[in-house]
Amino acid sequence: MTVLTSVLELKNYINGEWRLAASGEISKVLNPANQEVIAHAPRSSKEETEEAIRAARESFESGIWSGKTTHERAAVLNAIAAKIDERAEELTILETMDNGKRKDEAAADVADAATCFRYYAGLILHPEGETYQVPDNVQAIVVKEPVGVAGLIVPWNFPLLMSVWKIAPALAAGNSIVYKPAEVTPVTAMKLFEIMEEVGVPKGVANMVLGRGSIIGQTISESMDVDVVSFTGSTEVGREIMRAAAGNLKKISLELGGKSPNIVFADADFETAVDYGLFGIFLGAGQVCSSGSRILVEESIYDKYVERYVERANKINVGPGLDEGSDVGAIVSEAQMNSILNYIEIGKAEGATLAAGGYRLTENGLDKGFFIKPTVFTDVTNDMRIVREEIFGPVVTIQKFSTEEEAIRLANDTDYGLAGGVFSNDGAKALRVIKKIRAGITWINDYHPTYVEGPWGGYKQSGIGRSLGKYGMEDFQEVKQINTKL
Ligand code: TAP
Repeated sequence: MTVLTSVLELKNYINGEWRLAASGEISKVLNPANQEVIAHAPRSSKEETEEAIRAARESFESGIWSGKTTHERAAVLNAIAAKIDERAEELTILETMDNGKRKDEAAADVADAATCFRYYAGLILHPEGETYQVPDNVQAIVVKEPVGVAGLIVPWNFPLLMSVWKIAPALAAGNSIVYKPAEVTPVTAMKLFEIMEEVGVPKGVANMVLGRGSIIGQTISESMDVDVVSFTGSTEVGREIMRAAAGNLKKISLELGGKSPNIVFADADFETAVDYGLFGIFLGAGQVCSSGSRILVEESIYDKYVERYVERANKINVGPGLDEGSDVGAIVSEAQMNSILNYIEIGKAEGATLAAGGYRLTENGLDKGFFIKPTVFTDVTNDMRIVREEIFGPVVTIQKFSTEEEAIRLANDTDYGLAGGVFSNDGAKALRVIKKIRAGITWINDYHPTYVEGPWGGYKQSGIGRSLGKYGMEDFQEVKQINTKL
């Protein structure tokens, strides 16, 4: 399927109008597999962001969306899902070209995006609320209402899916939104907004402003007229958002970084543990918040595991996401590639053993894009930066442990608490250990599968709040008590 015959001219979508930035400023959006320009995107201003916020506020107050019945909103969400399915191939190719990931990973994201809209279309119809008798002859009821204007800020690693995780519940709950994608990956977002316009999301309800986080994201976070900000991205920016949001004490939801442990016991199915050890970190070239970037292996199988893991890592085919033979795609941008390469140098300087990879790939035309050979460090200790800091690339560390207690101690010795895995055929032990892992998203004998029903988010510095499931809707709802004197 030929999807791109010319460079896409992206626009903001503010109050139902497609517009370029008033300043005329644009940024070039590159395909990270070959650095070809695939789109031009407006670099919008604070004023344009404020205009989008005003449009969202007016549409919210007007009741044009917030006042619709849940059946009406659900019908629109289902229509969005149907259009995503209809345009799945186009969205998949664009996502691959924009982000660099493998095409089948992008296809799974697109399918999950449609599922997410359908899930929240269903959830909003689900009976909710409470009623109870209180003293003084009063009947109390509890109802949920939309929060108002929701600011949604997303990263570049799952451009479409991370957007939908926020847009679907926010709209289902009846909010109006101001949305900002990452500047490097805005392409599928624009397609999604075209779909929303086509299926009849009313004017002013869904607004998109393209450009820099330091301007648009900051304006959304500081605005006295935004009632909730839902952010996915780095812990560092999450802190800035929290500070800015203090202005009007808006609700916040932060899905942040991770440095997740993947624990392999000697009694695990060996090949399964190797498979998921690889998949856990090399999915999305390691640019996944829940990546199992720290593998902890029981002493008795450590040497065998490292040997097998390195042998398999060396065989991974790195290449353009649209090429059938690629196992791992490109790094999203030159800046991100350089940051990862820098961490590899740090690891070497810290004295870790580089057991596989460790360099940029440049042969067979890969020099045109941003590709890194899957990298494995062994002989690491928990005080090393490559073990403590989120690298967000195809770099894994493998450590040894001798007892269950040591595995848990090493796993939890991190500022983060997003995800974690345990591999063991002793069910009780696996459950005992996973319960001790201080993280919000965990798997036993598996790694990475994500279900729209399950709450997604982290402990400690991995964030505040949860996406997905009924929890994902709660971020976008206020809870009201109504007391009626009988
Ligand atoms: P960030 O640099 O934090 O950027 C995320 C978004 O925030 C982008 O849209 C960015 O805009 C915007 N932004 C930048 N500065 C801002 C500011 N001062 N105020 C408001 N918004 C601002 O993260 P990233 O590099 O795109 O993504 C990687 C990070 O996201 C990793 O740490 C990863 O773990 C995390 N992540 C977490 C999850 C979950 S669910 N926990 C999922 C995916 C990713 P521009 O980039 O356009 O300037």
